[in-house]
Amino acid sequence: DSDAPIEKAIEKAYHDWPRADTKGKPFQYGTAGFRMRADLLPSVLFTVGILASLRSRKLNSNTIGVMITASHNPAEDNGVKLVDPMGEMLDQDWEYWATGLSNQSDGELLRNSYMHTANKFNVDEAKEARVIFARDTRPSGDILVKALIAGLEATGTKYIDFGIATTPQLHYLVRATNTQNQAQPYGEVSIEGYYKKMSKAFAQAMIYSTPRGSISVDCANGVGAPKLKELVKYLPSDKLRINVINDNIDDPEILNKQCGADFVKTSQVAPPNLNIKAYDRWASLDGDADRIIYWFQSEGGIFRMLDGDRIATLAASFIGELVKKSGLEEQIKLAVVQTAYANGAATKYVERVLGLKVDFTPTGVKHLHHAAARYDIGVYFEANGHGTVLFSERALKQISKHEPQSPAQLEALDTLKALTNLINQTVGDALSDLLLVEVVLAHKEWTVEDWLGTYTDMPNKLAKVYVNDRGNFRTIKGTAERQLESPPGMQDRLNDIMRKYKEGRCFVRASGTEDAVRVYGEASEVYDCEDMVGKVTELIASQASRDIEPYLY
Ligand code: G16
Repeated sequence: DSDAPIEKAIEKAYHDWPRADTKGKPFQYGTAGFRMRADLLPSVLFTVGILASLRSRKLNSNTIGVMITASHNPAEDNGVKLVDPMGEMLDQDWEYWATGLSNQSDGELLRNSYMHTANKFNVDEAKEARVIFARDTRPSGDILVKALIAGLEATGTKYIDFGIATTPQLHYLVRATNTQNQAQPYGEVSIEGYYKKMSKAFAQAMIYSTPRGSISVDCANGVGAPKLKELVKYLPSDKLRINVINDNIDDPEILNKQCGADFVKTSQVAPPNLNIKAYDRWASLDGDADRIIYWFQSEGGIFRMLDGDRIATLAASFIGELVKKSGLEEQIKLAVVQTAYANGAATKYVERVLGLKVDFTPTGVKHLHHAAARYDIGVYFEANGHGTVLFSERALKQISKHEPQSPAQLEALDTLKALTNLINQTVGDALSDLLLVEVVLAHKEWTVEDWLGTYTDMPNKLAKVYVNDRGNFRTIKGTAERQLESPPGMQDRLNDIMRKYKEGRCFVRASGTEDAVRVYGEASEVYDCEDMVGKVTELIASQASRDIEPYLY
């Protein structure tokens, strides 16, 4: 009914939030939602509010989450991602409809698009719609919150603003909200509840161990800094000392600038101007604290990285040992999920040394998460440090009902139980992953050097190429982005290049968060790897001129 109050309110509110002029380029729900230069985003936030209302009504008034962040991107960008009721990423079937709503260029078209979406999903407008949201520290968050609220109010949605939070905290809050009246609530519905749950689990996991030394955390000058400081107040001080570094959130320009997880991972150097002692443990978070990379410097200031692959192998080996020591080996199976960016040496280590199955998915935690959920315990991490460990309902039941047969089994079981609460089950969470790594290193009595010594990374390199239309770079479904289908003939040329290098492997894919094409390569020698990635980069750059502004992702 086009005269119904919601439809009318949407059309009216559109005048305050008209679609930005993107010179013919469409908005697109990408790897992690909409992401672009912040000044183009207000209308998108308005339509995201509308979509969130539809999704909540469709799902019987369960609460939907909206997170306003551009994570690892530079300060001038912003973005938005939607969170489904159990804290997982938005159902991928709905991305198309989110994209559709965002691209309407007048109020009437938007109203029609809304009605079309509501009809498609048979949404009952009489049902209550509920949304909660949060944002990172970017100043552009203020206006984007206003735009989001306009969409929520036009659709008569009840909402709660949780202010500034990390992305994983918002995911936690969504799940906690939707399970609060169930037999097993996920946790208290507050950010304090998140700290309480995590710190209690950490204390339990550390009953039998104590970490050596302290950990310094580069917070990318983002939201992770104040939130980590808050978390520290809840942690047992005799168990862990955390130094919070790069915590300046008052200067928006320096967010993610020469610091943070993405910088460290891609440039393979430490952030400048830090006081780094050889072999001290360091970690870097990204701008919304959902990724973490560990690193250290050895003698002579040589940078050593312990990335997402390393966290996955560390977690999988430790959790596997706990399952075995608890006497649950027969009942509970583990698997690891990676993307094509996983270092070949990491994959080999998981398969050959840990003896576990490895699944591959395209980039984006939304893909890895679903794959990991198919296993009793699914460990998933992208090499860039984004990941977590999922415990299935079945595994949780086995763990809770298991009767330990010896003090050693009891100890392992207690630690395993603590990990099920310590690890964020909704999404990759840098703060939770930080504590997980600290627990494992303490239990194994490992230094960062011991951890690095488990296997030797293949030399690798990640590069970015700016092209005219990155949409031309499409990968073949089912290849986990390893093979290009377009531009035509490009994959053959890549194969010709790769063939020249010992153990050369290289792939090219369009980023879903930046206006660029990414090139990843690895080979058995550093020089070969550099040379190969250089050649591929040149090939792509020579094919593609760049004549438009790199602003719309
Ligand atoms: C997001 C996604 C990650 C993905 C990364 C890069 O991270 O959540 O899963 O690996 O973007 O994606 P792409 O290569 O498509 O640009 P974040 O931390 O920026 O939200």
